[in-house]
Amino acid sequence: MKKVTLALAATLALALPQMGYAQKPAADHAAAQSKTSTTAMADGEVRRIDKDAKKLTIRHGPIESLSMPPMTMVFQVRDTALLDKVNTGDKIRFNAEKISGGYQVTEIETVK
Ligand SMILES: [Cu+2]
Repeated sequence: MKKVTLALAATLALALPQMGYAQKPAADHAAAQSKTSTTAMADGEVRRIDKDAKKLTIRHGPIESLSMPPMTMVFQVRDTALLDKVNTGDKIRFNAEKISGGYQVTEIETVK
């Protein structure tokens, strides 16, 4: 019985530092997500929808997460399903990320 307990303790001793190491990036990720999902969503208006090219032209306000001033620009979209949610002229709130070839919309919600 004692041997089993010691083996368990040894396993925990090995596992705990690894868990501690793994938790930090996860916590950072969660913090970043809560930042972008609500407070940091940018305002915009849909100017053009190109489903074939998976592109969306948005006249947007400042995008805090990308340090971008207001402008009209073309975004890629992560998922064409996002394009089905909007119509030209819709007021939206959205999240975008910088990717290798430009900027990609990751999330859209229409503003009523
Ligand atoms: Cu822009």
